[in-house]
Amino acid sequence: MDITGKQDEWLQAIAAASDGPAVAELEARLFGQKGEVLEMVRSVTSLPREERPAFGKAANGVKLTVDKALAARKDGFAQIELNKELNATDFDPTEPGPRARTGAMHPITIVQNELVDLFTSMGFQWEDGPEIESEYFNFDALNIPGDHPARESQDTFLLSDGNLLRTHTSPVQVRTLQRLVKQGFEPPLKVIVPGRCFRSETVDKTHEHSFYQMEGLVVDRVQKGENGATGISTANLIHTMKTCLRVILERDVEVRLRPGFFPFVEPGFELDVNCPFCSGKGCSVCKQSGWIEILPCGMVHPNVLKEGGLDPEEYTGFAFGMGLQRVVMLRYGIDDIRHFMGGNLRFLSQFPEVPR
Ligand code: FA5
Repeated sequence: MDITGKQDEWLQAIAAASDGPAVAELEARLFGQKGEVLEMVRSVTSLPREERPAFGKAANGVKLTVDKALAARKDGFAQIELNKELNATDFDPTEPGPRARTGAMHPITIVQNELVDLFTSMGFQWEDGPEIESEYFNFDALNIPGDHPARESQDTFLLSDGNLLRTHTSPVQVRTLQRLVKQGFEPPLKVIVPGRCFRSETVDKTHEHSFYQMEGLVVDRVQKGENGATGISTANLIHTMKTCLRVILERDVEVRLRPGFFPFVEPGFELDVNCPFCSGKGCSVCKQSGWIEILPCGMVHPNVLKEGGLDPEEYTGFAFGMGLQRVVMLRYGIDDIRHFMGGNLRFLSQFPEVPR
């Protein structure tokens, strides 16, 4: 067979095809089940053995060349069709398309990210803990034994397997201490624990059943010198809290510190900020008190250090448990905590878009 002559004939037929359907017809004729090109390749079996290699090589070369030419012709007609379609409308492919919205960052995420950045810049490390917690870590390890009235004040969702939904992020204090002490880690230790907590509470303007806290824990060895012992003190606690609030609320805020009772700190404090909704005059948000409770904190109780595996004679520390929603409310002037989980897109779209 004169396969070079055949190749020329097929290439001419491809060049002569006048439109897409003509190319499709030609493709069926050349490469269909009994297509001419494929038949030519198969015809190698009818040749004497010694002629087969040379013929096979040449036939495959022809097959490739014809296939390529056919594909190029097909693409050409497809492009012509596309251009026709584009010209038939006022669609301009060179115009930039509409910008796709990516959705807004949730305000709690914005503030949590900023707090994490702030605390990590001060040398804190991020710790995590489970939302389904044991009674031991949520209460006992934090110096809240079974009959302690403080258990009542944290309306707990109890699970049928004896565990519970954690009522605060404080269980991660003892979890972290135990893990690090076991690994032979020596304080200084500075951790933050952002996370979700749950309480079976009546929902109102400032209370949700699911809410976010950010726990902080700082522990260091007491330095004993000729002039007495120094370690982590209330002064360190107050300085850290004031720095945090100034940065996160983007303004100087009036704060007050009053005694607060939490079994896992001694002494314990409640740090309140002046209500920005009524400038301290009293309104429904601050329950007419003029102050919003924002930052319970205190010096880590010796029993908690002991439970974590540290000698309270050798170590001291402070801890805080910030209510994240309350901080976000103060930052953006939001007067009802229920907006956060309401799923109202008009509320959510006020916040900056997720960066691409
Ligand atoms: C605690 O949860 C302590 N674990 C905090 C703590 C940590 C104290 C370390 C000392 C040392 P409290 O129950 O007050 O404390 O909650 C802390 C903050 O969480 C509150 O100030 C408030 O901002 C927020 N919070 C508490 N309950 C709710 C709720 N139902 N809805 C929204 N925020 C809440």
